[in-house]
Amino acid sequence: MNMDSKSILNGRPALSLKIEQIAEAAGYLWQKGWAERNGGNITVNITEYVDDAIRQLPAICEENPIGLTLPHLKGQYFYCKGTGKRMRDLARYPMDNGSIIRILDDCAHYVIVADQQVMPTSELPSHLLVHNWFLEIGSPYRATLHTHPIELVAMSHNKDFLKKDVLSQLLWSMIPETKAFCPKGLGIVNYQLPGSTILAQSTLKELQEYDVVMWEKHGVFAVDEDIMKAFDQVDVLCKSAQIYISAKNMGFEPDGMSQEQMKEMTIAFHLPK
Ligand code: 2HA
Ligand code: ZN
Repeated sequence: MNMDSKSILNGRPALSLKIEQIAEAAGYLWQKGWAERNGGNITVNITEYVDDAIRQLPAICEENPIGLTLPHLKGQYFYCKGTGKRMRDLARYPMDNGSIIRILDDCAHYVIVADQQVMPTSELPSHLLVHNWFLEIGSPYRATLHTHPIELVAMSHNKDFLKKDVLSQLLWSMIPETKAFCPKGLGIVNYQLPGSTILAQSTLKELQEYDVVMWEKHGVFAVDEDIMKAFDQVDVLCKSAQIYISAKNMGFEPDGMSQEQMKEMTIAFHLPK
């Protein structure tokens, strides 16, 4: 990592580890082919790693409007990928390709506090809307991830797969681990303009029921306690999609695990549904 003397990470091992984990996940997104150009976004609530010295840091940019008022985010701190920045660059230099922001007391503006004036992702309002909801309901989730997993996006081009829980059931049935490690399945949001309010609101609605939400013909939005857990949920779903597609490429429809085998799994692993 790029750790020049002015970095906020210096002398803060816990925060450094958190940022290293984000960089590691960004590297995986690139290696997987899920993060072409500046594709995808990461936002992580890092407030628990923020000390008094960070709270005293002056803003290094103007007060910027979020575009929403998010009452639970007052004084919260986030690491955000920078707008236009590439995951493959963030993987090596997270503090050059993302920044740490503070939400101001009006809950409607933010400032950047470290390390540089890297403006946050254009999807900031939708990510913060979700983080606001986590705090509102007392959720332990602190990470939001948007990425473009090839096989899952390909499957979203088929209307039949977009009906409620059709893809969840299909993907769960490809290999037992998928249900164990993505127990709520895959929610669906029909195509909406990237960055739009309707996309953000529809995503928030699906997150009441799912940890991973498919954006039709675009990508997925995943949430969890940390970025690696959010990545893992997408990764197991995508593995199942690859198994399905491999079987189809061999010229047959895969059988999938039977309903009985799925039920046995659900009970053995104490899964919710
Ligand atoms: O920010 O992937 O959908 C890059 C994106 C937006
Ligand atoms: Zn996208």
